[in-house]
Amino acid sequence: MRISRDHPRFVSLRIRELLVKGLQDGIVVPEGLLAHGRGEAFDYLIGERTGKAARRAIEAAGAALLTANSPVLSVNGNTAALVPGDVSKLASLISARVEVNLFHRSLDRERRIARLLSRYGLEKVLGVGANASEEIQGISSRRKMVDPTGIGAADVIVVPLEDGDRAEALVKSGRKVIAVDLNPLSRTSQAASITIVDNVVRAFPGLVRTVTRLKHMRRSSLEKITSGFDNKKNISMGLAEMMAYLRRWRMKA
Ligand code: PTJ
Repeated sequence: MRISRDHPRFVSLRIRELLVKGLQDGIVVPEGLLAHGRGEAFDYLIGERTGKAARRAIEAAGAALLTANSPVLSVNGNTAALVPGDVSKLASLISARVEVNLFHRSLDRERRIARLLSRYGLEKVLGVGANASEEIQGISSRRKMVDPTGIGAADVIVVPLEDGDRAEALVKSGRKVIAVDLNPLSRTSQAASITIVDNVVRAFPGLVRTVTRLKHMRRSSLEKITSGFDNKKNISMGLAEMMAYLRRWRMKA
């Protein structure tokens, strides 16, 4: 379908098209479309824009990634379909490794996602097939198998569009987890160390811009940003922003 840029719902329709194309290309699973529907509903509730709390979380995430020893970006089907270019840009800015880690695991899809990311400049994508040989304890899904040189060795991991138990298990194992999830109430959002309640299509470009801005800061200043960030408080401030936005709608009605 050709969508005109003048359409008032252009961005939203474009995201749907990317996911449908991702499904046709074997990158996205049908469940990914359902997950998107849930995310889309939450995006409405935050006015489809990056609020103050999300901007604070993006800044804390940028600082955490720049001070990490071994940062990893975990990629699933939806993320690969929506923001492959930004995943590649972010990885090169912070020298992060990129690992495919799927909930609905299949070798074919892992390979397809790795190939897609390589078209966006990523030479090496971890986690494909037998390379995911290490098991993370406490995860019931097949997401528990990770690459020992990627998530296995990481201290800071970005986990967009999660399904809950992996974020909890990674935090329990001492890692810093940066979640990108439009649902502030999800188990992932609650368990993560830094939760960016925003759409991946805005959060990833936001991370790229933020890391570019923070890159030349002193380590001590970056550490100050991360240590001053309180995730529970920030989620609660995000919820307050959401309620204020809804209240404005009530006044209009
Ligand atoms: O590619 P796979 O096999 O790893 O599967 C990926 C999905 C997304 C199907 C899998 O991880 C899954 O089932 O996830 P859930 O449990 O549905 O959780 C997805 C979360 O992401 C929900 O809280 C949604 O609100 C949120 N979400 C959906 N779309 C977006 C989003 N958050 C940010 N940006 C989005 N575009």
